[in-house]
Amino acid sequence: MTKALIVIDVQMDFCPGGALAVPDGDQVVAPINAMMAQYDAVLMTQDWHPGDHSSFASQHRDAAEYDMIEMPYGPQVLWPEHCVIDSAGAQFHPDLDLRGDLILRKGYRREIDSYSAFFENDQSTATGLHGYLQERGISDVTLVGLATDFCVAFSALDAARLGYDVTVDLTACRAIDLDGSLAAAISKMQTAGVHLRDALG
Ligand code: VGL
Ligand code: ZN
Repeated sequence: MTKALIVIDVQMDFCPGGALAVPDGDQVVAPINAMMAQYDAVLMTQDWHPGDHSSFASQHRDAAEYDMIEMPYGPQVLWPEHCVIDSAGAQFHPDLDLRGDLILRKGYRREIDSYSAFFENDQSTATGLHGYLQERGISDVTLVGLATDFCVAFSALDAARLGYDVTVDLTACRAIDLDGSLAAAISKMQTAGVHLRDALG
């Protein structure tokens, strides 16, 4: 069994004081650093948007942040501007151990968002991560990071669909929790057979 740790979007804009701050987002850094040595590979994703990205509320007339709109590929939440390419907010948290093998950027095409590390939000445009993991012979993935109910959950559900043995370690994740999105994400992950690790083990 070859296992990878996939660290999702531990970036300044998702930490307290950031543009799309996840409550206690910075609390994931220490547990994630402590986990790294137990894995054969450590991968990180980096949310990485052009300044005019279509997921930003600022790009839509008569729209407010956190509104839900219909895009050609399906429903999309409109976010505050965050993780703009090369901005300070797009940088990894300075205490995150960057010993990782691979950094995968996502969401860099203006017309389409990408929550998942595997597929963009049309659910069919591949990022290439599946091919990378296959070539490295990785069968088991553990996901940690930000945010539990968006990028972590979408990545976990795609990984399960692709046939990996998937664990989400909730002790090293934090959620945005928009209108019940955390409960919905947990229930979808349970149905998909994702192992959820919490403080009780
Ligand atoms: C994320 C919203 C927008 C995440 C990224 O990392 O969960 N959420 N972009
Ligand atoms: Zn984003």
